[in-house]
Amino acid sequence: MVYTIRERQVTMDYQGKPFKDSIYPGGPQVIPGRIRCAYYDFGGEGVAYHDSDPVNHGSGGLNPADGSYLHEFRIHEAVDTTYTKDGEYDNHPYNYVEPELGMLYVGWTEPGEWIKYTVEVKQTGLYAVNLFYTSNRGGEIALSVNDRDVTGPIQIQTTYRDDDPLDWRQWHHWNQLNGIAKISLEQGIQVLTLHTVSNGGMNYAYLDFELL
Ligand SMILES: [Ca+2]
Ligand SMILES: [Ca+2]
Repeated sequence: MVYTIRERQVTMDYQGKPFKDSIYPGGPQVIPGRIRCAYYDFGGEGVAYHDSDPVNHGSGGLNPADGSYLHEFRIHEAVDTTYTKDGEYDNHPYNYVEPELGMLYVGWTEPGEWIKYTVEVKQTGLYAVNLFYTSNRGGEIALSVNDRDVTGPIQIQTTYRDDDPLDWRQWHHWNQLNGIAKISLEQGIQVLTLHTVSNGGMNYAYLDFELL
């Protein structure tokens, strides 16, 4: 009971807002369901996220500004966002699980970075969390709910492969890990935080929350 009151207080004090744009209609992402990592909240540095530098290394960096949606997605925000591409980048024999193409994701992750999501939990219960990601050298992430750590560090296995002849593509071996955490969630609006704890260099596409 005390926890519930405290969590609600934390949520009310949070100044971030759900993301929206011309493609994503806005509103909290829904659990059970898929939390798309690139759709982190509005609110900026120190509120909706912490990123290690103010530049978006994906939009406007790797993907030069050209007026297109995918190249200019959240171009003025610090969280580094890019998208899966056809051909040798993301459509190749070295994936563990095939990604959607044209899928936005968060990359250039560093230890200490975090990103927040206002979510709407439709049903109180215990949820399994699955992660769709790449990781060229392994690492750890953690999840918080209403600023309370609910997982501790979670080991993320590397997707490195000796048999890929392209060095840079070690960042593009997509995989899904099922059941990286089990989290109890209460019905209603909650704030989820995805933390990069150690190593970094991981790409986060989405978190699926499945009611157990
Ligand atoms: Ca950045
Ligand atoms: Ca970053």
